[in-house]
Amino acid sequence: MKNYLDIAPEVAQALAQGKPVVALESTIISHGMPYPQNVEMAAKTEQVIRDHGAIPATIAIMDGQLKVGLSPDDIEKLAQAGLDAAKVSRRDMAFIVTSKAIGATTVASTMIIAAMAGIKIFATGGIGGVHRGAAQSFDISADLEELANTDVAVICAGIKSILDLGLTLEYLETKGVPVIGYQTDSLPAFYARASQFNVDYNLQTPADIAQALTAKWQMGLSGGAIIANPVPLEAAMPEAEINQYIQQALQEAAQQNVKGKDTTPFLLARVSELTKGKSLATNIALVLNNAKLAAQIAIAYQAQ
Ligand code: PSU
Ligand code: MN
Repeated sequence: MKNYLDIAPEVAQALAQGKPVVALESTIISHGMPYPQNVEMAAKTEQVIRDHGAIPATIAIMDGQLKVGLSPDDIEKLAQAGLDAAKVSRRDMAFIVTSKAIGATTVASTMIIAAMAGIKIFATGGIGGVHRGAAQSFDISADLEELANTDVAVICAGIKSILDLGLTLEYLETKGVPVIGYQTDSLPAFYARASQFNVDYNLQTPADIAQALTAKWQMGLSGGAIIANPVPLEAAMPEAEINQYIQQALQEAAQQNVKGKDTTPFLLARVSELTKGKSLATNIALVLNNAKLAAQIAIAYQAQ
């Protein structure tokens, strides 16, 4: 039986030797940021993980394979493809494999492929969630369902306020997904370090987080966890400023009837344009910050 999995030799060796590995998604590259900042961000993120003692594994679908660990050429290809790459969630995986198209993996599909490869720790910028107005649109990211089911911890900068933070937390509670704050009681809101919502648990060290994850999975409590890491202070954006642009982007999305999987990329790109790239710089800074914490957690997890 084919397993469709193509694990890069360096990643396979690290996994076989019990070394820390951090998974990275690729939709953030193709659909989350413009070229060439996206390819620079991807390379820097991998470097930060190496600098902190772990092995990076960027994940995408290419040449009919679920690829775990991309070459610089692969990343360049994806970054240049941009919105022409397929945005792949759970429902799309089989079709992008069989058509041999270039597939950028979201948090959901990256979690699935990471779990297949045996990687437990995954760093990204922001996750999908319950969209504002979801009572009408029904737009709830498949990321949340994956967090409910798949044993991978996702290190992110909290929940972006293009989403409904309160409803996202309610959904996660229902599905039994813990939201851990790294050295924070307040749920980080991506561009901002805090929000009006609280995390479930405030843990102080990567070792504390690794211990909790180990206990959860050893007890057979399946599913993921969110580790919410506030954006570094010097890169954070004033909340009032960013909220005004988010509001405008949301209005434009409604006017232009943007729907389904196009919604998140549209909002990300519009907010970046409206802030004249300021939000992009914040986005890159927080991804690098998450990569560092993810490497530290991966190391602590392997040491359990
Ligand atoms: N949020 C961000 N940046 C991103 C994404 C979300 O701040 O790049 C991407 C991730 O790949 C996430 C996906 O998994 O968008 C969610 O898309 P949707 O809302 O269509 O499920
Ligand atoms: Mn959606």
